[in-house]
Amino acid sequence: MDLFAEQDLQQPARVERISDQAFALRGFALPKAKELLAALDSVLLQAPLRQMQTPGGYTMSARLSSCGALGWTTDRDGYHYSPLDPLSARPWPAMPGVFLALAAAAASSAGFSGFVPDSCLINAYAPGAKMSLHQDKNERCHTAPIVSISLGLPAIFQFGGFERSDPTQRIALFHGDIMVWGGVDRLRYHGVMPIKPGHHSLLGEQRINITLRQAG
Ligand code: MD6
Ligand code: FE
Repeated sequence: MDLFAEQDLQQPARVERISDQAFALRGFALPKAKELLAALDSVLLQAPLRQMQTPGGYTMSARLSSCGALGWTTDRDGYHYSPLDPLSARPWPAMPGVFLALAAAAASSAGFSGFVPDSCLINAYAPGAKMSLHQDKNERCHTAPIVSISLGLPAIFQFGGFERSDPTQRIALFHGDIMVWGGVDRLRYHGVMPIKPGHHSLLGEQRINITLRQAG
């Protein structure tokens, strides 16, 4: 495989350690941002962003879609990973190769080798949208890393402990940053503060977050 032969993925990114097995890789996605966005456009034509309900009856403020073998949805019945998009009753769009290659390179830079995600969740935030503190625990393995790519408007990411009420660190995430976390930190509570109004040259008035997981 020659996926990482290109010079641009071999440059050292600035790695910030957030916790034992949680890292912010600053600017890691920048060399691939345009490719990522082109692939994302094609995914979202097949599986459009949509608003979802939580089991508790709230409407999520971020709009969601997925690609890969398994997609994540939430509705009044609970949280699910499933092979079919409930909107179209068809399989989710295939995971773009550029997502797989970038995720594997980022995971490896954070000490997780052999990362092969089978699911990619896409979150789109307009100004004001947020993500309440939550744990990601619908995946089968609770130590495999998650690779999370931030694009567009900046966000303040909250990174907490293992109880919702634990104190949180606040981490500013910018276009092109990648967070990777797994292992002992994998079940930490985390969330996104309301996105501030602004304009991004490639994405306009929105933030896109792409999280790649080993769900099944
Ligand atoms: C977001 N991200 O950044 C929401 N979850 O928009 C997440 O909820 C998330 O970034 C697990 C691992 C990484 C993440
Ligand atoms: Fe999450």
